[in-house]
Amino acid sequence: MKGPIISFLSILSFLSIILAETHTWYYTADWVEKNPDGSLINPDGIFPRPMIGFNDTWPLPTLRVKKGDRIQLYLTNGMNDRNTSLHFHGMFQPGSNQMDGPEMITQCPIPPGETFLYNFTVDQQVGSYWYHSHTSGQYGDGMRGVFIIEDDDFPYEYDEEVILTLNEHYHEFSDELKPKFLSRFNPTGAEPIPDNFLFNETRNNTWKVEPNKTYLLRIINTGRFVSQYLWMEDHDFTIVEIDGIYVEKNTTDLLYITVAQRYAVLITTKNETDKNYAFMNRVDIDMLDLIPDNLELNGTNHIIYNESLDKAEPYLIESIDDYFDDFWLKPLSKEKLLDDADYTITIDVQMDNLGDGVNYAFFNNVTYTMPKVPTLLTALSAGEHATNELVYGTNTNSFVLEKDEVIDIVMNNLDTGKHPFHLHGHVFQVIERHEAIDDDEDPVAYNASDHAEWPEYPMIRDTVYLQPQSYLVLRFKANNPGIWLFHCHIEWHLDQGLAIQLIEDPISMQNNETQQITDNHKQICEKVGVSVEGNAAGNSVNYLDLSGENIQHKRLPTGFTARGIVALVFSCIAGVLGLIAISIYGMQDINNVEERVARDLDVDLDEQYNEDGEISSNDIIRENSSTGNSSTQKH
Ligand code: CU1
Ligand code: CU1
Ligand code: CU1
Ligand code: CU1
Repeated sequence: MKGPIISFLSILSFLSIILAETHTWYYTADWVEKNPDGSLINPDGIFPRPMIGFNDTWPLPTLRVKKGDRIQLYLTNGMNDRNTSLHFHGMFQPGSNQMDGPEMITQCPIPPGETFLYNFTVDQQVGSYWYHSHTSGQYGDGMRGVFIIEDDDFPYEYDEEVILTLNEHYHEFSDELKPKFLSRFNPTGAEPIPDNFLFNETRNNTWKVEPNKTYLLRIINTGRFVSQYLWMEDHDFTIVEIDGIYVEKNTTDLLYITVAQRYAVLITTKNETDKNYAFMNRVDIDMLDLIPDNLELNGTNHIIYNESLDKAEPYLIESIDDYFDDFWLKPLSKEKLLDDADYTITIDVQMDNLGDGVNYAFFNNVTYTMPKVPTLLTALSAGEHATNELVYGTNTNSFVLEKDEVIDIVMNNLDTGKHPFHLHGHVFQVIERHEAIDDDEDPVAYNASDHAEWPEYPMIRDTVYLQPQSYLVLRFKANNPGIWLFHCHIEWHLDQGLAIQLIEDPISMQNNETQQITDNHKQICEKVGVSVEGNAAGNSVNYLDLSGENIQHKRLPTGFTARGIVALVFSCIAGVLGLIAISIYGMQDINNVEERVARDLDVDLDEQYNEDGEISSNDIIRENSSTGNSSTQKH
């Protein structure tokens, strides 16, 4: 019997090879100013601005493939003053780590005028994904798109598929916002406040539906900062997939979706067409350090049954507290809780200032600082030293994992903000998540000898939120050799250094032909002036000599705290401008420090100043962040 079975299997695999398609795309990334009709690009309808598009078009195309297909995407950097890169968010990239995208981690950045070929198969993955630049801030400037892997064996019935992206929008460019954000004039690390929130890359969108139909809506938060709530008037969401993982059906009327997360939901329309309905989105205001008066927190979009009838009015709800908690979703695969961990990585999340006065983000007191050689290229060139964490640098938060180990990542959040964490190259089981702890209490840390009962079939996904001052435990199996970044997907926090990198089974990568870097990749490194070998300091002679590596700024002297920085800022600006100026989004929420410094400096806090030293006329509502209690204070 053995012979016929083998030949049957080989026919099957032969069939799947000939059925698998190769998709070849040629894209040039560059700033786009106009729509095809000649009008200016104007995502929120009130402020035209160029966005980064592909082939002179923005928004970027939705890329569609089927399970098992190959992708060959030739990305040319058409921008003349900056590097770029492309990440397919959620792809495991087995054997193709160099196609993952993050610059200086798995690849050299693509300099202006050069072309990098992203060439990989999607293997067994299916569902809702997206792609975006993995070069600082660029996807916030528009370089983001939807990536769908269709499945002929989709487990649920539906009639039609629809895509919905959510994100926030800034009128200013990332390279204007970033230096102001990472500045000693913003010592609390307050994130820039978006100007608007987009629904399919625009506002006040409409969705024409047919009665008595089931839609599969793929919802993708392609934003760089805020989570959003979603709800509809008199309709429900039935969740069937999260981050590419099918789940047992669960119905809710209120979704909460962080940046980079995806939810595929079924929506069944009504039989009657005598009314149109509202489809609402709302920003999670706990994530904003202040809320300008003119910021529209609710977006009203329209489900249109009948075009001859009026659109619906905004549909407001009393509370957003009862949103669906994804922790209780069960994968359809019924994958059981993995065995106990072989290796536990415990990381404390903290935001703090360094000696340059800038507010950084830390895992265990280390803020991620880019190496001089992409970590993958270090792993491939380091020989037997590749299993020594040292060669990857002392400031990169590198952890070496052994083949097939079960890994726990325990995160303790010492910060008062929420953080959506994302792991490249894997999905993880979310085995414990503690509720948020209010600002006026101390943070709680995970206790391995006194933890909650873990689910039998834990929820699985690739991006998950960590609650303020609370903890989270993730579990996965190290069965995908590669260099995988694990980071907060709030782009501002990644800029602040909130990342670790996992070095998974580097020796097997050295011995795997498909992991060796392509000639094209070598050329890109040469053009951009980055070495293809060497440790994090670029030393390819002695891998254990890290002298000259990039390191974070020195710590502040003991006793010199945010208070000192604030005072320094006050005095610098006062000296330069003869005025006391603070960034409009810079001085909120430093727990009394502001008041204390103001008292010392005899400053009137009833007046708000913007960065130009002018008194701001905006009334500012100060949110008591993370508690949700809107202790609003009007100035
Ligand atoms: Cu990713
Ligand atoms: Cu991503
Ligand atoms: Cu974060
Ligand atoms: Cu990433």
